[in-house]
Parts: sequence; structure tokens; C-alpha cells
Amino acid sequence: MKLIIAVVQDEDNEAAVHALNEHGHRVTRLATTGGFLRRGNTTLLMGVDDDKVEDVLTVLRHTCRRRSVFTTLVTETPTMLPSSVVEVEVGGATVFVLNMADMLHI
Ligand code: 2BA
Repeated sequence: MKLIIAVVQDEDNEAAVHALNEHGHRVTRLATTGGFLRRGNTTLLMGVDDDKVEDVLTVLRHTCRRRSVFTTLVTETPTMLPSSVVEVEVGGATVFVLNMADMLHI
């Protein structure tokens, strides 16, 4: 079995979870915050059989989009301007697939 941890953008969260449920996958959503942009994102936890991993990845590929985001970087380096606007490409999804020893419903 695998534990899939997927960080998705909040904008894609509803569509991704809906599609995952439609495909029979159980999902736990966590409200999280990206360390770089410091914006809200959503982390999905899914415990799945090995043969379901590819289906989960396919659903995420279809529901999670890449987006460009402009963000202000504040720097404390004296030689640089106090802040600068940069364009960052976010997503589709950042996915971690971990081996899972067991999954229990108690
Ligand atoms: P954030 O940390 O807010 O990062 C948002 C986007 O900013 C990233 O998109 C990436 O394009 C850019 N970025 C992140 N760190 C950067 C840096 N040091 N310099 C320049 N650009 C940087 P994604 O790669 O699609 O990541 C989306 C979100 O997924 C991240 O939000 C974070 O919450 C999570 N994530 C990504 N990689 C991760 C990792 N290796 N471990 C844990 N979480 C990760």
C-alpha cells in the first residue's frame, strides 16, 4: 500500500477531491500553507493500494493546473531593493508517494 501526499492549489482542491471520490478514492484534506509564497494551499492524504496509485496521479494531472502567481519578495540584503515582484509558476500538484506498512480502521 502507498500513502500519497499531494499539495494542490486551493483553486483546484474542489475539482480534485470530487474527481478522486468519483474514482472511488478516499481523501483527507488538510488546510496548509506554502513555505515560499505563504499562501494557503491544500494537502490531500490518500491511502491506496499499489495498483491504484497511477489512477490517483492521472486524476491529479487532469484536475490540477499550473498557474503563474506574482509575489513580492522582501529581502533584508542591504545592497538590494527592499522588495521585488517576481513571477512564480505554481503547480499542478506536488506529490509524494510513500510506502505504507499498514492502514487500520479502528
Ligand atoms: P510554496 O512553498 O508556497 O511554493 C510555491 C511555488 O513557489 C512553488 O511551486 C515553486 O514554483 C516556487 N518556489 C518554491 N520555493 C522556491 C524557492 N526557494 N525559490 C524559487 N521559487 C520557489 P510548486 O513547486 O508547484 O510548489 C507548490 C507548493 O507545494 C509549495 O508552496 C509547497 O507548499 C509544496 N511543496 C513543493 N515542493 C515541496 C517539497 N519539496 N517539500 C514539501 N512541500 C513542497
